[in-house]
Order: sequence, then C-alpha cells, then structure tokens
Amino acid sequence: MPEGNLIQAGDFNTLDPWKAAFNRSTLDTYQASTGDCVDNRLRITQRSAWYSGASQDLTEALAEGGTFKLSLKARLDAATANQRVYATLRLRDSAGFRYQYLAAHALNGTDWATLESEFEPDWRGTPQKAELLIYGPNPGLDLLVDDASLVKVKAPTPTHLFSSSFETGLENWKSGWGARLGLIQDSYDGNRALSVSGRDRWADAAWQDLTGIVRANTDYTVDLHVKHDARQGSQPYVLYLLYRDSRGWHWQRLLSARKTGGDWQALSATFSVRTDTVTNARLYVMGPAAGVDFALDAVVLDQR
Ligand SMILES: [Ca+2]
Ligand SMILES: [Ca+2]
Repeated sequence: MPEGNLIQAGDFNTLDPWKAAFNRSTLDTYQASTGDCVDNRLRITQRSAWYSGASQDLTEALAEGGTFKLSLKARLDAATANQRVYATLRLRDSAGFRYQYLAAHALNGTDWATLESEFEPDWRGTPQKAELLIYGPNPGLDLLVDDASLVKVKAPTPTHLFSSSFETGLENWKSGWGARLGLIQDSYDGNRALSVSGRDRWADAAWQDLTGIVRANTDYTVDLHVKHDARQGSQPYVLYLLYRDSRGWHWQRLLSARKTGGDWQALSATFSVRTDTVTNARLYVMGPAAGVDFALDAVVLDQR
C-alpha cells in the first residue's frame, strides 16, 4: 500500500469503511492463505444487478480537487467469459450529480485485473459528496477486490478571481483621495510593485474596482504584501471593502494590522459581504500615518 493512501482499509483487513453500493449486494471478507500469511480480500456476493458492487465515501479526500491516482485489483470468484469490472466516481455538487468513469478492465478466468487511473474529480459546483464504486460483472457473479489505493499526485491549481503583480503597469489601481501612484522596482514578487506616496492622511489609499467579482454572501480570501521604510517604524495597515447594495454604499473593514518597516509584510483577510446583492465593490489599502509612503505587491483574491 502506498504512503498517504486516501482509501480507508484498502487492504480489506476491515470492511467498516466499505458499503454495498445501492444496497444491491453483500460484502464479506475472503481470506487467502499466501505462505504463512492470511491476506484479506473483499468479496462482493449476492449481486442482483451488474452495477451491484462496493462503495466508499471519498468526499473528504476529493473535495479540494487536484490530480489523483487510483489503483485496485479485482477478479471473479469463478471463471466466467466476457465480464468486465469498473471503477467509477459518483459525484454530487451544487450543479447536480454525475458519474465519472475512472477505469475498466476485462476479466479473464480468475486472473487478477489491475485497474489504474489518473484523474481530476469533475466538480462543477461546490462539492457535496464523492463515492467510489467498484462493480461490473453480470448479476450473480461474485467479485473479489484487493489492494485499493488512492493518492494525491498534484495539488489543485488555484484559480484566482483577481490578481495584481504590477509587472505590466498600474493594472487599474486608482488613487484614493490625495495619494500618488507609481511603479517601483523594489518588489515582493517579479520586478515591480506599486508605490503609494504623497499621502497627507492615513486614509490616502490605493484602490481596485472588484465590481462583478465580489458577490453577496460568498467567502473570499485576499492576500497582499506591503512595505514601508524601516525609518518609519511600525505602521498600521487597513483593508476596506467599499460596496453598494440595495440600501446604498457601505464600508466594511476587512483587516487592521501593524507591520514593521524595512521588509515586505504579508496581509491576509477572509471576508464575505452579508447583504442582499452587491452592485459595486472596491478594495482599499490604506492606514499608515500621513507622510508615510508604502508599496504594494502580489495581490490575490480567491474564493474559499
Ligand atoms: Ca488484502
Ligand atoms: Ca510585482
């Protein structure tokens, strides 16, 4: 069994995490003696339909997405011609439910067939449930299964709703009140960052329009990096969302944190706007005392 097996009891030493799929079969343990050892296998009996089989809930393992590798062995208990075995995911999410076929294999005599698949779960909305199903031969035929494993081979690629690196310009960042915006070559990431200078008030800011991106009652994370001169000591930073709903404009404070100068500092906030509908949204970065210039880089907004 591989390290980090996401299938529980893939060796079938217990059957607790396994269920009879659709309640159309019975699961029991088949003990094979190999030398001095006993190897436990799953036996699926009393199969009343071709889709009668075994299932395991993999919601927790698959909900975050990514690339996975599945492997398992299956064979018939008694040789019968022209049979196949399938490994399939049954997915349910906010967009509905669907079957995702992972692997199929012909069964020859009572030889073990190895089913293998590298796949990304086909989520199309917020994940709710994922089940692995193992099934396939004609009704009445007993199926043996062993050595089931699932490992994550690649983390999901994050899909940012919005990001700014300032590598190609101001990227539609705007000045809030009196601040001056420009590009500097001192960057957290890449070669450039945004400078916010000429600030007469703590509220002189840089802001970005997130209208159409930030919606009502949805969870977001915003990450960004800021920096000011070491001689200015520690300074407060404040992130605000200015949004408009059916009742007008509102300021929502996302984060307030003091940061020391001289180095890039991470700011991270999670938020959601609890209202009926968001018709306009702007992200503001402000906070250091009047007269303190600061720089901004690597802004990323993700839905959680
Ligand atoms: Ca086993
Ligand atoms: Ca940059």
